[in-house]
Amino acid sequence: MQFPSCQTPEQPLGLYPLVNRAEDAALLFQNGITTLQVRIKDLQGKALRQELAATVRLAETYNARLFINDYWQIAIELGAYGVHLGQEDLHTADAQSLFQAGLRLGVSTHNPSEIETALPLQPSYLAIGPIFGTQSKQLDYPAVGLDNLSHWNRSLPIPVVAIGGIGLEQLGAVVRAGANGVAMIQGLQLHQADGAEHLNTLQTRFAENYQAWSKRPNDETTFR
Ligand code: TZP
Ligand code: MG
Repeated sequence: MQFPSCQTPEQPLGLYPLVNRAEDAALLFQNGITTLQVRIKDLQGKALRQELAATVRLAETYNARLFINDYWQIAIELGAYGVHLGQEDLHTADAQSLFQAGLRLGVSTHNPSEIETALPLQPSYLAIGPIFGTQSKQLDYPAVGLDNLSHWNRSLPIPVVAIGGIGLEQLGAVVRAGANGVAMIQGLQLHQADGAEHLNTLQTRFAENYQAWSKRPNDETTFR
């Protein structure tokens, strides 16, 4: 079982916003975002399903890579592009069903032992974090830091998504440490007056640094 890949050297995962409403997804897709996670912690039942379904429809319209956090069964039912699971979800989710339904899989990890646990699943990507301190999620793990991120990017056989405490200021260094995708909540500044402009700056920053990273000498990284 090896989950389908979700990136190519020309189309890295890139800037990877996390949102909790379809409305925000629309704004991001309109502004060129191609990878997104819908992470809803405050809805249940019909309202939850409706929000997820609306986000999946939008992602299809924009041909974007949408990962649904947690709700793997609904993701299969909706024919979503992919699912993102945390370590605790791995005990209950049916990876075989996800694989058979052709979905991509991303898994959250915070330390070497969690990376060991996730790797045998051969997911489409591994999220590693928090890279820096974050206020968006209560976490009892120490910050991973850029040196460890760089180490994992060089040693892992699948793309790494960096997450936690990353904004414009940190973005370039994170990409030059080899992150294929950069997940972000607060650093997006989505609801500020200059939100679209800031998003554009973030995307340009990612692209410039990804290009520099791709052209580095002695490239030993292999994309599958
Ligand atoms: N998992 C690890 S850090 C994090 C999640 C969901 C939150 C990232 O948010 P921010 O605001 O980009 O630090
Ligand atoms: Mg979860």
